[in-house]
Amino acid sequence: MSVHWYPGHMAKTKRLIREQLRLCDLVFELADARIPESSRNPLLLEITAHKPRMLILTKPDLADPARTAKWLQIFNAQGVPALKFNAVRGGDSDVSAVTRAVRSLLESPAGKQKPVCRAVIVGIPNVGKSSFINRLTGKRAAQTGKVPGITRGKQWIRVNRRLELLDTPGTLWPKLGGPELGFKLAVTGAVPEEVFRREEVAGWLISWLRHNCPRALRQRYGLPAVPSATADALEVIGRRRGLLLPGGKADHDKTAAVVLKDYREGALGRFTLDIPGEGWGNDE
Ligand SMILES: Nc1nc2c(ncn2[C@@H]2O[C@H](COP(=O)(O)OP(=O)(O)OP(=O)(O)O)[C@@H](O)[C@H]2O)c(=O)[nH]1
Ligand SMILES: [Mg+2]
Repeated sequence: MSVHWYPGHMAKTKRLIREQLRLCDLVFELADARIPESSRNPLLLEITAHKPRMLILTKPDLADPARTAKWLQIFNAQGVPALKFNAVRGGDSDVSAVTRAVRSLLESPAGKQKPVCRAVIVGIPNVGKSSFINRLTGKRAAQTGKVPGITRGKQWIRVNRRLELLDTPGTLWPKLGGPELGFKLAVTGAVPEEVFRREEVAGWLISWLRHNCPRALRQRYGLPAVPSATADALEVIGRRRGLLLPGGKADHDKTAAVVLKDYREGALGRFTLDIPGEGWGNDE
């Protein structure tokens, strides 16, 4: 599925990041732990390439822990310092790991530290940039929300005497190559639901789960088996949930919304859709 969602504010954000980078010592690049490769924006990588970077895998509580560990190993082996960070239920150890990593990344060869470090937070929409900032500051300093496109415009936030963070709006890139990539971004919530057909995206997820862990769907919706045609699967799930249209058939659009919500909240289980070692998700 190709997704086209590149509203004006994203191009503007790209310019803003380029401009503000001059003031920044460090880039926090946030990627979704469920799609660590597919959620890395190549445009952002390009414009921030000359700055020290730390890659943060967000929402690890929703991802497969073994795959998260593998991905972190891969990125670190590539020379990209990477950490996982749970902004919602994470313990203090996530916060101190980031603080420690910043310190060592910015240490000069002489062992001197800059008095104040300024870091810009970049990443695709809804990946958890503002939540990351709030978790680090311990305050609700930045506005967050369940749908993509919450942050508009830049906001500097002071964490402490030595660290200042710049929150930025989420950005995608104009040509999202490859059908898989569009589905992965839609399923994980980087693209608003108005931009795609819910049935199509939920259908892709159902088919992915049927191949990778059929038990997840059977258990969640109390099904003896998951039909192989996705329309049939939506029909049986919708019936189980009582999501019926006036004629008695299941409402596939509503059912699709339920399946997507369940995945996004971890109610189906913890599934990482980018498989380590399978290559770039941007498959065109
Ligand atoms: N489960 C889980 N949810 C998270 C985590 N971090 C963020 N979220 C949720 O993800 C959603 C998006 O978070 P935001 O911080 O608003 O994301 P953002 O990247 O700033 O989004 P935009 O400003 O729209 O680009 C919110 O509903 C958060 O509660 C996490 O570590 N785990
Ligand atoms: Mg935000």
